[in-house]
Amino acid sequence: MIKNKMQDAFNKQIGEEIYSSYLYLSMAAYFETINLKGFSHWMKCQAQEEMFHAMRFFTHILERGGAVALPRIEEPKRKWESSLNIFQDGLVHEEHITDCIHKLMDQAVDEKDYAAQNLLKWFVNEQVEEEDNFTEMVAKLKMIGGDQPSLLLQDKEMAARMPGINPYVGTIPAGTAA
Ligand code: OFO
Repeated sequence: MIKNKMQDAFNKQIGEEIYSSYLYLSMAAYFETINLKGFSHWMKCQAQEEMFHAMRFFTHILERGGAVALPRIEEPKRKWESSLNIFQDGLVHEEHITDCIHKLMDQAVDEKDYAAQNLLKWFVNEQVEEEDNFTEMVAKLKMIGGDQPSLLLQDKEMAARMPGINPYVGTIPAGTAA
């Protein structure tokens, strides 16, 4: 059975993950308005992946006899100055999520909650990948600068991201998710 303190912290993290999904959906919408549909697709995939993250905490709480209490989700930003600015914001956000995960791990270690530690190990590794993805895109977009043909080429590359399979909601149709 999950203890109340860990359950509450995981419920808060569900909110963080759903906010991540909201933020990336907002970025996807913005990319669409500036006609970068490949980038928009990439962000939709990212948003779907964040829902998968939220569902991992959701399922873990329920499997351990806890209660899910979904927190209020804030409205995300809607406009950015450039593609680079979007990915810089994404990187700052992922660094914040890494910090949240590390704090959860500290709590799980303090409470000797081995099941929570096991779940969180996956997230610790995932955050290395998440930060790496955004760092790489920030570096690439800095290289591209104002070069429109290179940006369009990158847009094409972004469109190739494969949607993932979310075991909690089933297969996600190509082109619509992560
Ligand atoms: Fe982007 O890793 Fe979850 O939030």
